[in-house]
Amino acid sequence: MVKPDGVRRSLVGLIITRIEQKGFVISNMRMFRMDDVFARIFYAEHDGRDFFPALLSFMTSGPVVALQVESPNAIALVRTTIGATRPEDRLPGTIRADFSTQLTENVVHASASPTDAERELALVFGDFHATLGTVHE
Ligand code: FUP
Repeated sequence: MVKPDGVRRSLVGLIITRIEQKGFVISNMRMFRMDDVFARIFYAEHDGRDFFPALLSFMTSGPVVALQVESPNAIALVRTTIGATRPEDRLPGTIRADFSTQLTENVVHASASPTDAERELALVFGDFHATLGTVHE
């Protein structure tokens, strides 16, 4: 998923190109804006953490572009491609390392496990309310 900062910075094309160049097959794609309810459900595992309000505020700040990508071992490979959560752990050449110095505004999201992927794909590509909104406030 390209997060709101990635959309605002016009990085969608670059990120999709990297995904395609690597050889992942994109099998579904959707641009939408999370509302507060959606973001709370999407990131429910972090509910109660001190950074949760800032995370919600960021994730609802503009549209995201969600991709369903397929490959053998896709979850581990996409995680490797996007880079680590902590800025100081990101390896050069990963998307987060190359496009962000920030912990929260880190340009991309990827599912962390098959269970997460199933849940997130159902949320993103299901009938859950999703509107586009504006890219720049
Ligand atoms: P990741 O799976 O790499 O996106 O990382 P997490 O699920 O641990 O965190 C979800 C999002 O919360 C990350 F994209 C960054 C953000 N975050 C913070 O803003 N502060 C923190 O202390 C930890 C994570």
